[in-house]
Amino acid sequence: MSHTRTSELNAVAQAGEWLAGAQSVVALTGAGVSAESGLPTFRGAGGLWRNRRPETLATPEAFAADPKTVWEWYDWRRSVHAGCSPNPGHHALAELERAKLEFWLVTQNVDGLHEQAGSRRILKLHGDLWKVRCLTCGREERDTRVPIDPLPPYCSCGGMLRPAVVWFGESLSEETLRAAFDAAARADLVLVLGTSSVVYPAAALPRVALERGARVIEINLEPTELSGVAHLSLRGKTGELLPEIVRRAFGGAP
Ligand code: BV8
Ligand code: ZN
Repeated sequence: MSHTRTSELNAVAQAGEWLAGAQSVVALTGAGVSAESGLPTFRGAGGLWRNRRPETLATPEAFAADPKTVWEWYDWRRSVHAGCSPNPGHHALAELERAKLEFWLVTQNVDGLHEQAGSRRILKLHGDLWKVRCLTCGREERDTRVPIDPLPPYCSCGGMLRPAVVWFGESLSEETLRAAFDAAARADLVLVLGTSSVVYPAAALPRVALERGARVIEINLEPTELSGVAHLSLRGKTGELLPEIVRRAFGGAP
């Protein structure tokens, strides 16, 4: 058995032990958790759209300048998402929630796959792709039309609708952020899953937990800014490693 394989197996066993013994767990997820469901990640290869980087589309300035194009990007993402389903990584997190008394799932993802997999204790830091908000009357509601026609869509009050997500340069919901930082401060184990850990304030959460003495386990395809300070950094797919770790921690279906 190659050295890396053995050390990876030890890391998975160690992660399973720590998870089994943890009292209060926070999982922070990013786009990598949805990659195995067929969704493009933000900074990975498939992240471009019409050769534009998400950072140049997910901003209030881009929307103000050209709402139709920004909406075409979201409409495309909604159409891609509509054909996707949760993968074993999402299901493992829903199982973890059922097994752990004190658990919060803090996600940067807006795709709704965590709810589809059965997770309920979710803090959505960056909003929801399946909700829209009116620029005029402020009404926010669920909207699952695929495609949306016409683009941009309008509210019954006549105001223009925007995706109810948090763009770069926009502040996150105070309440959600406070709940996420409280959970991270209380946690004795934080799982950081499928995120490049470059977007703040989300990327600050594992560091808050670290400072409070929590253990941090990262699962990511590639090394990140967090890999050097995490207690365990497993190189691999969340859809493969996380179910194995949850199974070792709580038994359950082989
Ligand atoms: C804020 C919603 C301030 C939209 C998103 C200049 C001006 C203003 C702000 C800033 C600035 N400079 C920096 C900032 C702060 C900025 C920021 O952090 N920028 C970064 C780029 C440096 N943050 C903000 O602007 C935030 N707001 O700070 O407000 C403020 C304060 C007070 C008052 C007013 C304002 C808002 C940030 C939220 C932005 N919105 N999304 C939408 O989705 O359309 S962020 C976007 O990036 C997504 O939510 C995404 O989830 C998130 C993070 O990306 P990741 O999830 O990590 O995805 P990524 O592709 O990067 O990585 C995936 C990883 O998975 C990779 O490492 C890959 O290897 C791995 N992987 C792939 N497949 C797998 C896998 N791993 C395991 N298994 C696999 N199968
Ligand atoms: Zn309205």
